Formats: sequence, structure tokens, C-alpha cells
Amino acid sequence: MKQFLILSLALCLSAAVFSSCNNEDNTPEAPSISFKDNTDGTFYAKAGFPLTITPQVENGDGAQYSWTLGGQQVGTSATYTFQSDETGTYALTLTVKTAGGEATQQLSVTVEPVDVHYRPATQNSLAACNAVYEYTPAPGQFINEPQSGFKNENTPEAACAYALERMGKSAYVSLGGFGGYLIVGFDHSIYNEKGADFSIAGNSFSGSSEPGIVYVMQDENGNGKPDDTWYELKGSEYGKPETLKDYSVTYYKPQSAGTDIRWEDNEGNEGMVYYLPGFHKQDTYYPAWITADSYTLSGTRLATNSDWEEGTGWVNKAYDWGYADNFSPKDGTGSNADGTGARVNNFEIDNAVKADGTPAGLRHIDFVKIQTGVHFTTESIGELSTEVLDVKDLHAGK
Ligand SMILES: [Ca+2]
Ligand SMILES: [Ca+2]
Ligand SMILES: [Ca+2]
Ligand SMILES: [Ca+2]
Repeated sequence: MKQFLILSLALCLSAAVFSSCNNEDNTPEAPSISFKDNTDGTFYAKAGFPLTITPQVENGDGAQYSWTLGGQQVGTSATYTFQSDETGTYALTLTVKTAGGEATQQLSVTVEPVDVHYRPATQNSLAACNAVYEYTPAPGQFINEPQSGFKNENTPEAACAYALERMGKSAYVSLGGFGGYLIVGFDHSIYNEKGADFSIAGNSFSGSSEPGIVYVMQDENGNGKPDDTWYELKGSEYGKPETLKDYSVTYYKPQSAGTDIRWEDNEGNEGMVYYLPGFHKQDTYYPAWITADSYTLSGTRLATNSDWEEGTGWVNKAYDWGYADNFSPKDGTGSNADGTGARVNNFEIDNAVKADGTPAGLRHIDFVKIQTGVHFTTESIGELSTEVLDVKDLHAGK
């Protein structure tokens, strides 16, 4: 039996040079139609924007294509570009004819509305953020430090340029202690496709999670600036009693170099961001471009998730999902088991919520903000601080 199979296969292979192998009369096989990553032929388009449908046709030599929409033939090419300003679901039929036969496939295209200021990605769009609108870290051991790439930046604009240049090299930008934040933008809008939409690279590893709360914004007024509404992306800690909303901390500029930085929070607590000369020797950890004698940072605060373990020291444990710079088992990708390189977390626009916790229902976003989400500092390792190495659209370039 086996020999027979091998012989048949050999005959078949040689016959295939001249025609298809199942047909004794040498007529080609009938064509068949399929779509990559789309088994049921359901497509989504954005109102006013083109969607090109590219079928994969087997046995399609010499095929004639016919695309019909509502009974009318609308195309005869191997691909079809659909576009409509009207939302709704459209029934499309593709027929492929060859000398071997004919195949027909029903397709549906659902046209979804887009917001008026939506900026579609083009083939030239960058996946990575291309603008930093604000970089306001809390005080921290990496702030102002030459080893962290600082070159005496002493204006907010210079600080933004520092952050953008660092991320361009996938080098860390530290947000300092609780409340420190970074606001980035892109050369296009990030559309809310099915599944995760953008990623943030951090430098977490097992035992070193320093979670950052992620917020998104749509450029609702179309002025190109992040002056619209922020929506928090809910993560695993959202809504828990120990997760505080509208927590704020005021940091006080130190009077002299080489000293701790005092803080007070809005719950009546106070403490210090410790100066750690054994590790970070710059004059001060208070951002050099903040001239005010104090500044206040606010946002969602997660409960501390750090344990002291004898022989190991502080272990900063991961939260389940939904945060930047967090060694998540759910949304974390990439590996940096040795503590180097970027560990990446993926984020889903559908998790954006309004202040009352109901879904924001955003179809696209233009800006992303990342904020250090824990307030924890020790005299041995200093403050926990979220690091950001890059922010990327997961759909651009596809
Ligand atoms: Ca999505
Ligand atoms: Ca705006
Ligand atoms: Ca850190
Ligand atoms: Ca980190």
C-alpha cells in the first residue's frame, strides 16, 4: 500500500508539470477563494476611507474576477477597493471563473463612523510616538542625572526634547516617584481595532515592577494639542477599595544640594524622597526645569505591592494586567530576564473609561499619558518610578 502511495505521488508530481493531478482529462481544478486572517469574509471599513480587499485564489490561473454590490458589477480586478461615506453593512459578492470552473464568495463590509478629527495612518506613518508634549517627572534618583542622559536641561521644552531623543534610542525615560508623567503623540490617530492597539516598553523584570497608570485622549477639538479629555485605561486594580482616585502629592524644592526632598500628600501624610549619594550623585533629584518652590502631581494610586524578603531585599511584585513597566503575566511580552532590554506591555483602547467608570467608547486616540502609579520609597532602593522606553501603535505598518 505504501509503495502504491509513493508511486501515485510520483506520478502525480510529474503530471503536475502539465496540469493538475486529480483530473485524468487534464482540465485544471476549479478555483477556490479564501482571505488571510479572515475566515468568514467579514470586513470593517471606516466611513470615508478606502478598504482594499485582497482574496487568495487557489487554482486561479487565467481567472476572471467579478465583484458585485447590490446586484451591480463594481469591479473586475483581482482586488477590490471599497469606500463609502455611509455607515451600515454592505453585501458584496466575488465570483472567480477559470477554465476549471467557478467559485463564489459572499462578503460583508461593515462601515463604521469615524470622528471628524480622525487622522488615518498612511504607509509612511511611524509606529512609534513622534512627539513629547510634556515631561513632568516627580523627583527621583534618575532625574537630572548625566548617566540617565541628562545634559543640564532646564526648560520644559528641553525636557521634552530629552524624553523624545531617549525614546528614539529605546533608552529609559524615568517618571520619578508617584505622579510623575509623560505625554506623547503620534503622526496619525491610533484606531481602536479588535484586540490590543498600542504598546509601552518599560524595563520591568521579575521582582521589579514599577507600574504606570495609562491614560488616552482623542484630539476632540482638532487643534493638535492634548488639551481635551483624558480617559484612564482600567487595569486589574481598577475599582478596588485600595486603589485611590485623585490622590495627590506635593513635592518641595530642597534648599541645598545633596539633600532629601520633602513631600506631603492630600491625606495628611508626609515623607522624603531620599538622596542616595552611593548611587546617584547629581546635585538634586528635583527636576531642574521646574522653577517653582513646590509642585503637585495627581492621579490614580495603586496600593504598594512590595515585600521585603530576607536575603533578596525589596521585591516589587507585578500587578495582574493593565499597567506600563509592569512584569505582567497577561499583557507583558518580550524578555529581559537579566534586567536589560525592554519588557513591553500591550494596551487596549476598549479599556478606556470615563470618570464614572463607564466605557469611553473611543474609536481612536491621538495622545497617551503614562503616570507613575505607586507611592513607595525606601532608604535602600529609593523611590519606585515608572520607566518608559517607547510607545508604539501596534497597527501602523500592517
Ligand atoms: Ca482595540
Ligand atoms: Ca486638542
Ligand atoms: Ca524605576
Ligand atoms: Ca522600571
